[in-house]
Amino acid sequence: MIANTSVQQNPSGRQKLPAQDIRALCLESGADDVGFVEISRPALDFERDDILAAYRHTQTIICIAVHLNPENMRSLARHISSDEFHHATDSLNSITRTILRRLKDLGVRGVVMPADFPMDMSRFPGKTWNVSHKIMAVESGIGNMGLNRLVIHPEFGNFIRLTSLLIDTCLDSYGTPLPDSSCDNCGLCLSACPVGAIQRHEPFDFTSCMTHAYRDNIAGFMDMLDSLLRSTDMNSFRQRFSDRETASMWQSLMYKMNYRCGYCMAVCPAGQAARPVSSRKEFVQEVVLPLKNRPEQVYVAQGSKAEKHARANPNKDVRLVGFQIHRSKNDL
Ligand code: B12
Ligand code: SF4
Ligand code: SF4
Repeated sequence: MIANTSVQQNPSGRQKLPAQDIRALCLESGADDVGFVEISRPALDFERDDILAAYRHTQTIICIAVHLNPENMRSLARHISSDEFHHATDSLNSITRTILRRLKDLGVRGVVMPADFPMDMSRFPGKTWNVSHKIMAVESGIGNMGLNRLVIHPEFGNFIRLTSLLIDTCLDSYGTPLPDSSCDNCGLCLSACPVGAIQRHEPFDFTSCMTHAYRDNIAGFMDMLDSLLRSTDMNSFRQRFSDRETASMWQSLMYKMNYRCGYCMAVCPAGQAARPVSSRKEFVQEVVLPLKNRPEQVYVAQGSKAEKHARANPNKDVRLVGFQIHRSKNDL
């Protein structure tokens, strides 16, 4: 949604660019949706320093969304969904660079942010990302966050990958959050999460999601190092890291990260393009239950709420993770 809001003067004294024209330029360059936020907005207070650290001339944040194919994301063969994520990230990288080149021709300078990785690991285990694309998407009116903490687009549902461009120029109008959420609180995301990270009345459980979904990323890699150091020989290493788990880690390191989960996205029926053609009952049978009951290893910290949650599902092989990354809001 684009609305006229009070905006800062362009510090250079240049004319503000028409948002409608920049929107058209972004869509022509391949974006599926686009939104704009001004750097001075109070909702960005927590984000502003990190944004300016990435590009100190930032006046406008351009948020770009590309649509993911819901069927890929819902596949039981989870490497198919990982591949869809990576393909969308590659598309975003090329679309945003095309946009930046075209903006440069209009005299606009700026930088393209990564969709996710690489991040600023000098801040690990704190906030390693400079721009929270979800906040930019919400503020610019691309969508609202659902119970699953993902941005749901009115048309594409939560099947979007996001990124942001930071530019040195003001626009003549900016987006505002959409008045209505597409999330109807159906609870399917909550029910499909293997570690209980999504609860109706509790904050999102960042650590439990990361421990499982990022098993083949930083969380599991640290555990692998810990396992290697504690093992006296290959056999004792295999007690903690099976050859299958080592192969999965190898693939993530050699190719691109294998996401273990993403069920909260897969099962979300919100949004016109994601809405199941079948009845809710059939959708639960065809999409939700196969993922929820998919036999697989689930990674949890010993004694955590996530362990209790995972053990309640007999289809899951619960694996206790020895090494845990401790993150807290104090790390921010
Ligand atoms: C960090 C991160 C994660 C973390 C934390 C997720 C989270 N909810 O914050 C982990 C590793 C768990 C994760 C998992 C996933 N992610 Co992620 N992730 C990000 C990242 C880098 C930043 C997210 C962010 O801004 N979080 C902070 C605020 C805005 O979100 P929040 O929901 O309000 O966060 C709460 C908790 O995290 C909590 N909290 C608890 N401990 C801590 C510690 C720190 C240091 C912080 C900052 C916050 C915090 O505080 C917040 C308030 O309640 C973005 C890329 C980017 N640069 O923006 C992608 C991104 C959000 N992820 C995305 C996706 C798709 C996923 C997965 C589906 C991947 C997968 N297949 O496993 C899952 C889904 C998990 C979920 N339901 O949220 C997409 C979302 C697209 C969309 N439609 O919204 C993004 C935008 C990547 C992209 N370019 O498309 N992710
Ligand atoms: S699955 Fe249902 S409750 Fe969860 S985010 Fe989607 S619409 Fe909301
Ligand atoms: S990615 Fe998986 S573990 Fe993380 S919140 Fe979604 S369903 Fe739960």
